[in-house]
Amino acid sequence: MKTGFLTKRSRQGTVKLATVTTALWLVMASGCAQIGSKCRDPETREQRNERMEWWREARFGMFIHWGISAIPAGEWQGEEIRGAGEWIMNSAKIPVSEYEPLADQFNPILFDADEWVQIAKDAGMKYIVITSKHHDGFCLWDSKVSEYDIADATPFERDILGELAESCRKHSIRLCFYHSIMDWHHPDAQAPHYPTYNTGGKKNPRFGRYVKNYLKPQIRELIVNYGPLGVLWFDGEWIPEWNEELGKDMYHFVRGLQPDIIINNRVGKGRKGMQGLTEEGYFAGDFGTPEQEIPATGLAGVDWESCMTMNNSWGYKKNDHNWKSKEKLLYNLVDTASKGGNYLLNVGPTAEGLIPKASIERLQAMGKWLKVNGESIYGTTASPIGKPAWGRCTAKPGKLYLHVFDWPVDGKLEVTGVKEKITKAYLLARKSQELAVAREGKDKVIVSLPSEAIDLIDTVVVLEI
Ligand code: FHN
Repeated sequence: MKTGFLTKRSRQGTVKLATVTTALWLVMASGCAQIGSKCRDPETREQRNERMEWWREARFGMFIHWGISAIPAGEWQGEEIRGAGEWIMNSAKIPVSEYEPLADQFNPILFDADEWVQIAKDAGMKYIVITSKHHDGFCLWDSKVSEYDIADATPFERDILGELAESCRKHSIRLCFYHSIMDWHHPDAQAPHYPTYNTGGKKNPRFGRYVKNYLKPQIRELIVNYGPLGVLWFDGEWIPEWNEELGKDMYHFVRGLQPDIIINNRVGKGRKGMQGLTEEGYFAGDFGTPEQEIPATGLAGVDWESCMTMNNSWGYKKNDHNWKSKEKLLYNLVDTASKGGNYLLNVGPTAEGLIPKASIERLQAMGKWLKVNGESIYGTTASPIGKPAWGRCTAKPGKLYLHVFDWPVDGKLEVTGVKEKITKAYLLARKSQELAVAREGKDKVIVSLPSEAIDLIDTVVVLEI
């Protein structure tokens, strides 16, 4: 059976057939693995809180969209292609046979995992989510069920994910994998519909074989081969072939392999909707995933993470210079945390393996602010006083962090919604300098501030209550 996985040799005409299934996977597919797993489904609320603890503490992560789409980087046959860089195969209607040879050119000799992880760490990011396989089907690791991967199809051959895993361990950053359910390369998935995957609802009758012999074995490789992962971040779930049943099965399959892993809601079909605790537990994913937006009032009562690009493209796009300012990025982080969410901010490295300078500059500015004010973001919960006119608020037990974007010209900060007794007030960046607080009525206080803000973007005032 021609699998479409063209090896270097197969371009000379021999197609290497690679499919692997074992009884073990069939057992696991029926829910948590029965074999040697401490899978705890259905887990109690306490167990779930324990599993989510590091993620809720983290609040800020790095999304990395990387792969062979970084080679065209938004241009094809001399034409600038509209849309995100990582969608170029679809946007430019490139057939598999013309897109696949890009892998031959993928040789990111400047890739340095330590450098990438240090950039994330210096930015104050606590986890990294990297595209193990995006929609184009190219795999950033040496998969045993495919040769359309970094080891077999490119001159680079190094195990990108393995090197990243090592660096993350060294720097105490959680490694997480993004994985696309939709696959524009695999003949049992979306490939037959090419040159664009959009099939108008038509399904690939062989999709079940793709799930059993390819998607799940690859997920297993990712979970088993790279040590404890933080999150499995599914995407591409919107295709007509994918459904809630497959999502539920995948959720339990993954949790069976690594019971403490966290899985996003795109494992099911509920993308913008929100998962709820079902009788079997959070099969519909453990957190919501609003994208390129921060919900006006957050998503009450559930865990959620807003993922965003820094320009307009997830994957590297050489002519996309529409970079968000460092102010906007910081406001987004604070706004997200003030609503109880995580902020997953994207970088799209070049085909040579470099994170763009414009991204690094912005991340450095965010890291500089977090170095002083991180306590007001990490491990905080949503504002108990709504959205003040002058900025945002985050909270911890016994503390309110007032993020003052607009410094009051008269130095008087009006805070409404605070009924509790305030025992102390100070600037987070100058804890020793106490501030005067006057109460005006049962739920309003006035904090007297210095004439100048410490940080022109966001100066944090702490109220101990
Ligand atoms: O189509 C993808 C897109 O390329 C990117 O990966 C984003 C990131 O969340 N997810 C999909 C669009 O929703």
